[in-house]
Amino acid sequence: MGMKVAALAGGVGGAKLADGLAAVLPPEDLTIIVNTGDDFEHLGLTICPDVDTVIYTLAGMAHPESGWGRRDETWAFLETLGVLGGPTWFRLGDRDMALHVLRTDRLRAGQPLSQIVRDAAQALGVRPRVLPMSDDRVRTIVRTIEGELSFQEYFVARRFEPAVVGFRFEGAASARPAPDVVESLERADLVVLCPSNPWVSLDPILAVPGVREAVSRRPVVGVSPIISGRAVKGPAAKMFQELGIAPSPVAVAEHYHGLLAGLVIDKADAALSPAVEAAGVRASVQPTWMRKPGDRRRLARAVLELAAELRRQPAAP
Ligand code: FO1
Repeated sequence: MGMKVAALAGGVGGAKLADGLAAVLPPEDLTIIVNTGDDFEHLGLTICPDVDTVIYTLAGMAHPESGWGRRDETWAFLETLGVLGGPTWFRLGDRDMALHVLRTDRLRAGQPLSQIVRDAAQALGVRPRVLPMSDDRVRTIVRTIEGELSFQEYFVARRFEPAVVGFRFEGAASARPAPDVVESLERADLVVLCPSNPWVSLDPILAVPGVREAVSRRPVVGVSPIISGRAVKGPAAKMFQELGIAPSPVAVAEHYHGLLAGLVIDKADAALSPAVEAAGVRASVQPTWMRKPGDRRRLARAVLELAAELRRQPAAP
């Protein structure tokens, strides 16, 4: 039997590494646990951007440039919505719309999100297991100098412009992990923290009671979402800065203090390898920018190699 891997993912970077892992592991050995703190209600629909991004990416259907939504998308719905004076700040494509409508209908009928996600993944040919972190409602609230904003209001409507002062994961304290989340972590030989935003993509998953504890009992390897002080995409570096922390792989290693055994950092940050190791985390220097599908597979292999190295030579306590 092969090595069982559970990956925690959110956002486009997370979906890309999950896709790389799916390419190098047998599907029965991979579980992807996805952030649902970005979910929101819009035009009467329940939208789950991170779950959908993972499913579309693994199905080979994701938009090649934005990374979210679908390739070959058309926008007749959104255009008509605009003509009617409806809100067009959040772009829902015609093909993508079917998933939101069906999910909302099934949620209203009382079905759990995890079952809806399982069926959608299966229908689109995704073989590894994709689990939302919880079937219960958790909503990321961004605390900014202008007051609190719901996540999509901050991220899409305000283009992550207001400076952040902190985050809240509404509903997390009373949320239960979705079925199989804790079990798949307990079964895992390796937990992977994808190169997702630590503050708003992975922290909401870790905030679901029982998840951080289960992760902390397993070997954990991450990939830094920060390269040369910048995020490949999105506000991760800006958030570190606004919170008074210099954005770097060292900051990422410290953010996951107590969880992380190894961190893959970009070759542009090779000079920071000793500082990462001084934080008690084994560093592996690799090209981490995922431009082409081959990059995703290579990075996935680098993660598995670092985990194998840690098994051979565990980090000093
Ligand atoms: N991100 C945007 O920046 N603008 C959008 O209009 C937008 C629409 C959208 C529709 C469906 C979907 O699944 C994702 C969408 N995203 C959009 C991405 C998403 O809001 C963010 O990438 C994630 O929440 C951050 O992880």
